[in-house]
Amino acid sequence: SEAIANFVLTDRLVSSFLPRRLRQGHKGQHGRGILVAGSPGMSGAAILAGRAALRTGVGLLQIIAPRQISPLVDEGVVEATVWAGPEEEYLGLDSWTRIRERCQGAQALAVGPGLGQNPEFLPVLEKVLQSISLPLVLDADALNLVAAAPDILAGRQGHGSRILTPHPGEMARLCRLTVAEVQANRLELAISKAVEWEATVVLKGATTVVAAPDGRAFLNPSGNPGLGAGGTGDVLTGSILAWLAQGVDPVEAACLGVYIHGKAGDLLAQTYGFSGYTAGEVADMLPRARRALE
Ligand code: NPW
Ligand code: AMP
Ligand code: MG
Repeated sequence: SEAIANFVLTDRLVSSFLPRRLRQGHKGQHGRGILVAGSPGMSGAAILAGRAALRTGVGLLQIIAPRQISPLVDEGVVEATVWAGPEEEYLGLDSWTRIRERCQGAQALAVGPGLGQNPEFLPVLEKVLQSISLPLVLDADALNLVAAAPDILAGRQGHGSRILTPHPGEMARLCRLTVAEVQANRLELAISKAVEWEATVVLKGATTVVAAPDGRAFLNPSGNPGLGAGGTGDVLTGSILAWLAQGVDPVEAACLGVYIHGKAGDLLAQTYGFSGYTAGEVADMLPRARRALE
């Protein structure tokens, strides 16, 4: 393998990645995050990611969602400001201006949860990759669009760092492999793709792998099968967005996000066992899981 070194995430290691908060700190200093998410039938993905970003301590959150669902998202995440994209159902070409405008003065951007796969969003994603220099999280439908146009990840000089958070199904699409092939070779595949894409690759599932573009890899021992339920990945994306917005280095932000998300599931399992807790509850448990590390 191309690994320089592999690490297992521990309380001690991950707590060293936690950002310090000044006693006088105000919301403007706690990071502004932008979330581009949601479509009809999947407003929940935007709401869950938004809630998780807030539960991870982002100072200000702005959500961009298609017009038809923006009132739902607005109600679902009352602490965030919500900006309706110009398009009715799925964000497309015209959403680029809005995204670019919102990204000014922000510290991090996440794209993808519940977005749907409108092909007209692909050129927007391309522009985001080419000309937005913020740290960027790509998840869910953003990854599915990338899978349809893999060259889009090339030619990144001068741009911000990238974190990709595929589950095994999304990783299979990105790499043109089967899910079984991905699962048989998780560590090596995540590392080789992180190097190739010059991105942090978070290959999710039991024992999530966080692979850095320099070839390091971190294995996550936290979490349990209760996390195998709709919306938990959207929660992870919102949480990583919030760590990035707070100025955490991308690889460390991915490790913090993954480890604390798993710990939140483990705290819920103390009450509910390995099934029946929900993604929203995982989001709400994130601060307690983080606090246990401080
Ligand atoms: P199989 O069946 O094993 O071959 P999709 P999605 C595989 C949004 N959501 N281990 C597995 O493949 C998302 O944000 C909205 C092994 C599975 O069938 C996206 O935008 C919600 N295999 C959109 O829905 C809540 C694994 O991938 C396939 C695996 C579609 O995302 C739900 C499914 O992946 C959802 O988050 C594992 N650990 N994990 C909302 N409330 O608004 C996954 N696979 O086809 O990409 O569908 O993940 O549901
Ligand atoms: P997604 O498929 O995008 O909704 O993401 C699912 C989330 O739940 C990821 O963070 C996975 O790592 C996590 N997850 C799913 N199944 C398990 C499991 N058996 N053990 C630990 N974490 C899991
Ligand atoms: Mg997902």
